[in-house]
Formats: sequence, structure tokens, C-alpha cells
Amino acid sequence: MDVRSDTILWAFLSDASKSEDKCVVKQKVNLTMVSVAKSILAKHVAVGDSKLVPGNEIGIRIDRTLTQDATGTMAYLQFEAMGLDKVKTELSVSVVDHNMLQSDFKNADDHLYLQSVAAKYGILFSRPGNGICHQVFLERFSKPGATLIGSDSHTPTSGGVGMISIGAGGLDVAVAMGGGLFYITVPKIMGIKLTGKLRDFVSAKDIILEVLRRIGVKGGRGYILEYFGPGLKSLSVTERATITNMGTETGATTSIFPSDEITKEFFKLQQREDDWVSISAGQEEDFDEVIEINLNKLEPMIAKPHSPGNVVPLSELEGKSVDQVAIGSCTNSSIKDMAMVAALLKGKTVHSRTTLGISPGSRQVLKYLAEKGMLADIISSGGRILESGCGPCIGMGFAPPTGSVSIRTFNRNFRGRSGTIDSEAYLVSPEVAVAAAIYGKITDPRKLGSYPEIEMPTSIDIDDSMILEPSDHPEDIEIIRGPNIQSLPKAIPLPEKLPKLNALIKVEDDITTDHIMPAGAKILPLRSNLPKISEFVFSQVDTTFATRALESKETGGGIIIAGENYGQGSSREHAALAPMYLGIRVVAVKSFARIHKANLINVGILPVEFADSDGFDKIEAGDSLEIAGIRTALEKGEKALTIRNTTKNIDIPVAYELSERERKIMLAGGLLNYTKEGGV
Ligand code: MIC
Ligand code: SF4
Repeated sequence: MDVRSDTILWAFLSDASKSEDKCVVKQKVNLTMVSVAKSILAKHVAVGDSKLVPGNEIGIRIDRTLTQDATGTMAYLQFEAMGLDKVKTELSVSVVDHNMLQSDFKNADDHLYLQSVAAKYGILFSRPGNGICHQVFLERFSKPGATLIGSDSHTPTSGGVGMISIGAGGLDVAVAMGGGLFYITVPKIMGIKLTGKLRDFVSAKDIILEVLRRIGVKGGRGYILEYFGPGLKSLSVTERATITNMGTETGATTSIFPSDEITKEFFKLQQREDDWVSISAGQEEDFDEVIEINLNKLEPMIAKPHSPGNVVPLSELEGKSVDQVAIGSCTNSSIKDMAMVAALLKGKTVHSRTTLGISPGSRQVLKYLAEKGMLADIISSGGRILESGCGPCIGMGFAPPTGSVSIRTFNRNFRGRSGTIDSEAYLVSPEVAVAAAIYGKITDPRKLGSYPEIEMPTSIDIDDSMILEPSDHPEDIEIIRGPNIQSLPKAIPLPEKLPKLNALIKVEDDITTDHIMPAGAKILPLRSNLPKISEFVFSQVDTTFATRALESKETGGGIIIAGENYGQGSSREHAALAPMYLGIRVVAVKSFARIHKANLINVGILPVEFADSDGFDKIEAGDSLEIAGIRTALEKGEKALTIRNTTKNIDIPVAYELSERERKIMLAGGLLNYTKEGGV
């Protein structure tokens, strides 16, 4: 049965059982008001109203979970702390893809820890080299109509097959693995209507860049982006996944496509046809708002430094000299992408001033390239083959030179993320990346000649031998803990009064989690060692931050002051855990990004927003602040609090936006404490 009609029936039955007299009317409403996202969410609501009123909190059942190594070690330490024997999900997968360079024991130790945890607790383990978590999940574990949360912000990649897939902090994933619900504020649904057909050399990446050009890095907050319209019939699953992957950069809760005959073809190719169900597209009236993109008119696009929202037509930057080109990442590393790259590179040579690095998204993709001779075409052109992993996307190797221009098929171009603080990163499609590599400058890819016809395979060799099954004898498995694995810090519940909070730092709008907790080849290996990684909090913004924070921890704790969209970007809970370790008790901002706010709550840091437009201006870094009546306000659900600036002798009204459950979590001192106390 089509999942959507199944849901309509289900919604009707549940309404009918609650309210007999109005059920006919409600049935009509439900019949016309179901988008793909709503149909799946409605089936998974376990707490809250299944009518999905935007702004309400709901708890949803999670069918599958995903972790990657950089967030996974913490997530599994937290799972271990829950004291369960086994995961309770239908399927949980742990992938090693981020911390791949093994310049000492740290990453290698973490891989062993993750492998042993997976074997013991019933989790599938995708070994290093098997591919990037989102590409591997899409290929082998995605399922239309199901729910997924992953400890990585690009988990929405699997929305490309019609799955509700949401990025979350590691602790939320640990709770879901333990059978707990995942709580979200019901988002609105933004329908994105695609009409027409992409022209040659314009690709799926240009569609999502166009979405970002229109709505920016804040425009998706509070929404699910759902695609529909006649333009879908020319987009393959991996092209759809490029779009849902990078929808994360709009701040959206997730992005989703329907599941149609094209999706079915993908499942056939993956020899998983049984996992496929049809979910028909929503209609225009199902959405809270609609934007339309005519694919016939789309041009190649480019996102300028240092934000994925700085999108302009490529033509504006033509001729700019390029030092490095990097192709790959969870956004653009499918068979289709890589086959296109190989075809365009065939018989050509990379320009002498430019280096080209290519990381295929998965072992399946890499093997296909090798079998078809495409790898030889890439190698002959001078392209450097990097491992199947995140690699340069997160500064794990292949850092660009000083002051350079790096053209990337990735999804993020934040300052310093490449590993080189003064390099400029630009985000483009694979076609544009190849043109830049060959000409050594930003070039319209249409200059490359005729557009290659990429024949997609109808069958491929499926080899899951690098995905390890959990042990049949979990009691015999010893968890391997190298010296890099440190124990979890204890969160201390907030007191009634914080009499002496030090305003340690004041930052502007759109601060990313890469600013708060940088990544890269030096810092990422410390992800399972909180005391050590905490030394790098805000290190690219203010090198004295961590030392000053630790000093304030002794005298009353710290507070971070920030502008709009604080914490955009990744799901890394280290951007909350490490500040917690350094004694941060409160973060006061103009507005938050979704996942980071949830992570702050999970570790017991109070997120508050300025109530007045000038509140932000009334605090300077270094001011001493006081907040009273905290526990009483949380217990009573009174949102308003006052920050007293004792340095300037003024009061600044702030408010928290927390559900009843979140208030209880704050009172318990974080989600782990709350769960241990029996909270659900
Ligand atoms: C990223 O792209 O920023 C990461 C690295 O994949 C993060 C996760 C992490 O920091 O480990 C993400 O997107 O959530
Ligand atoms: Fe890995 Fe980059 Fe994708 Fe993050 S965005 S999961 S670092 S490839």
C-alpha cells in the first residue's frame, strides 16, 4: 500500500476513535492535508498530537539510527552509561569516516572502541574505508517511510528516498538506541516545486545552491523542505540526496522527496527492492508555503566564502584563479557524480597551478569506478585519489595552501574548516569543479565541450563484507578502550541563583559550531577526550577563551553572548559538552540553530534569548552578570528571566523557549541525568 494513503486511513481511524461526532469532517481535512513528511511523522508520533500542529512538541519513534566516528565515541559512552544490554532499534549503524588519518594512536584506538561497542550492543559496523556515513546509509540502509536520526547534521541525505531522517546530538541518538523517543517541535512544511528539466552542465547541486540563494542559512529554520512537481521525474535518487543533504545548510529540520518509480530503481540496483514502498508526492495545498524553481532556467551557481548562503551565479566569478579543487563529500560523491567527473577529465590534464583531490563517497562507488576503467581516467588526468571518507571536507588532510582559493563540491565553506585559516573555499557542482581543475580558474563548465551521456548501471556488485554484523555472543566481547577514551564529565544541575557569571565572549550573527568547537586533523582526534578538546573551544576566535573560562568556573561560571542563528552547522555535541566542561552555565543570544540548542539543553546549559531588540547591546565581554530565580522559573514554567548586568548596573530581560520536558531536563542537569532518573 502507498504509505501516504495508509497514513490517511490511519489518521482517520485514530480521529474516529477519539471523536465520533466530528470524524467525517476530520477525515476530509486529513485527506487533503498530507504531505510526504507529515504522513511519515504522523505514523511515528508516540507523544503529542498526531495532527502535527506546527510549534507543538512531539515525541516520535525512531526506527533506525546512524553514528559516525567523530560524534560516535561520545554517543556510545553515553549509551554505555545507560546500562542497557542491546540497542532497541530496528537497525543501528556505526560508520567510521571522519577521523581517518592515523598520525598516531588516537583515531586508530577510537576505531577499535567503536568496533567493539558495535559488536557487543547489536550495532552494524561499517569499517574505515567503506565510505562516508550518509552515502553508505543511503545505499545500504535507507528505507522510504521510516524514521532515522543520526549524530551528524547531514543525516537528511536519506530524505532522498522518502525517509524522515534528522540530524541530532549524540546523546539524542544514544537515547533512541535505547528505545527512547526523539522530541522535536513540529515544523511547518515548505513545498519546493520543481518544474522543467536541468540543462546540460547544470546539476542537482545547482538546485540546492539556488534554494540557499533564495532562503539563506536561516530561512529553513522551523521547516521541513519537501520537494514535489514535474521536475522530480528527471532526478535520480542520488541527485535528490545531494539536495536533501545540503538542505541542512538552510537550517531546516530535514528535507524530503516522495518515493516513486525512480526510487524503486535505486532499491533494485541496491538489491533491496523489498525495502521500497511508494509514497506519493504532496499537493500544493498540503504545504504551509511553496516556492517554485524552474529547472530550465537554472544556471551553474557558486557559494562564496565563508558561508553556504553566499550564493551567486558562477558567471559573476569567472576567471578567478584556482589553487585547489576537491571533489567528494557526502554531498557529491555518488556513482553518477564520479562517473561524470571521470568522463569530463578523460583525456585532459589538471592545470599546473591547481591540485585536484577526489574522495569517492563509498567503497561501492570506488569499486565501480575501478571496474569500469573510470579510475584510470581520473588518475591519468592528474587527480589525486583520496580515501573514501570525509577527508578535506572537515580538514582531515589535503589542506589548501596559505591564502589560496579552494573550489569544493562540499556543503560547507566556513572560515578555517579546510584546515587553512586564510584559504577561501567556494562550493560548486562536480561539473564546475572539473572545469576549474582543468583551466586553473573559475570557468563555465559548458566550455568543456559536449555534455557526456552518463549511462547509469542497471546492476552492480553488492559487497557488504566491510559491514560487520554484531556478535552472536555479546557477553564475550570486551570493550577496547585506548588511552584516548576518557570518561564522561558530570553535568551539575543549575542552582537557583548564578550570582557571578562572567561574560566570557560576545560574538555576532551566524556563529557556527566550527567557530565554537573547531574540527580539523589536529583537534578531531580529541573527540573522545573532553578535557583535552575543551582547550580548543573558540580557539579560532579568541585563543584565551578556554583558560579564562576555566578560571571563571572556580568563581561562578561563564556565559556566552551571541547574535542570531547561534550554533548553525554541525550536530557536534562537543560544541555544548566542551563549554559545559569549561563551566559555561548559560548562553544568551538573539536566536539559536535547532540542533545546537537541543545539545545545550541535553548537557544542562540554559539557552535564553534576549526579549528586547537592544538586549544584546547591553552586555560587553568581561561584564559580570547575575541571574536569580532560575529553578523556580523552570519549575513553574515562567519563561521570563532577568540578567542583571552588575558591571553596568542595568537589567536585561531574557526568556527561555523550552517545552515542559526540556524544563525537567534542565532541572535534572541534562538529558543523561534525566534519563537515569527515569525521565522519558
Ligand atoms: C560536519 O560536516 O561538520 C561534521 C563533521 O560532519 C559534523 C559532525 C561532527 O562534527 O562530528 C556534522 O555535520 O554534524
Ligand atoms: Fe563528512 Fe563533510 Fe559530510 Fe560532514 S559534511 S559528514 S565532514 S563529508
